[in-house]
Amino acid sequence: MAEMKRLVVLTGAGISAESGLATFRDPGGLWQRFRPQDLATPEAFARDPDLVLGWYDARRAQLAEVEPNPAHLALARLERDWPGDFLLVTQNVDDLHARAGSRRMVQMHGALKRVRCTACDARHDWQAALPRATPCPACGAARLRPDIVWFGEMPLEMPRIMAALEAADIFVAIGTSGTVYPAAGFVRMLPRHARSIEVNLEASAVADGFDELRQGPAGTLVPALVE
Ligand code: BJW
Repeated sequence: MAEMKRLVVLTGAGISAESGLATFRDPGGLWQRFRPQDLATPEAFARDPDLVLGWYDARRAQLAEVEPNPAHLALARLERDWPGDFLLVTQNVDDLHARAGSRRMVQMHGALKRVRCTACDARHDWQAALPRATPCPACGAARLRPDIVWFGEMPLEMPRIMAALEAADIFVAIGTSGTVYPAAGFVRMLPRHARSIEVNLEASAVADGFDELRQGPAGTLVPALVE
């Protein structure tokens, strides 16, 4: 891969599955057990903030029980050794890429370990009391929320992501079902010459847009791909 200089990697929940975090849409996944409209929309948070905060508390607590797997570690090595531009775009709100050592990274759907002020937009590291009782440390407004991109909200850092996609020579999507936009549409935004590879247990909803499908577990296939 190294002769191709500008690399964009997109990851989804499937890359963290082998670490022990549930995906959303696989059998047993989060959206089979919970209704997204009750938990992952601004309306749900307005209606029942304690329910939404409790759900994110539980998922944040899980992070202490899991470790980056060989796929996360391989992407961190790839970033370190890659000779050209590199951007990892993850839809995941866990912290496993960062713990594996990834740095040139966008968490486009936010992060479990941050809160955001709805008044001034300042972001703060998550602390237990913050989104419940404490005013925003930056502006004093009492309107902190999880720094998570819910349905109907604009994903983070889209201009940076779009610029990387428009210049990409190679695009690799790993462990994402291709059902949530705008990420599902990234493979269609590449320049003509770019090569695209999907790594997934099964073909995603947008698999026909890729040049190549590598079918199998990310924990095995991603290390093989980057070596
Ligand atoms: C493995 C594996 C292993 C398993 N190895 N692989 C109609 C048409 C088009 C778009 C829309 C529409 N109606 C609404 C929309 C927009 C909407 C959307 O796309 N909805 C669709 C569901 C239809 N999108 C949005 O609202 C987004 N915002 C937006 O579009 O803004 C634009 C805008 C414009 C103008 C004004 C305002 C806005 C925001 C999307 C936010 C997504 N949020 C969530 C939850 C929040 C975070 C959280 O609580 O955790 O993000 S939803 C959930 O899905 C989560 C994920 O990041 C996201 C993607 O899921 P992902 O990662 O692909 O996981 P799964 O479970 O789906 O797939 C796992 C895959 O891994 C599978 O393929 C497995 O096979 C594979 N796998 N084990 C390799 N070991």
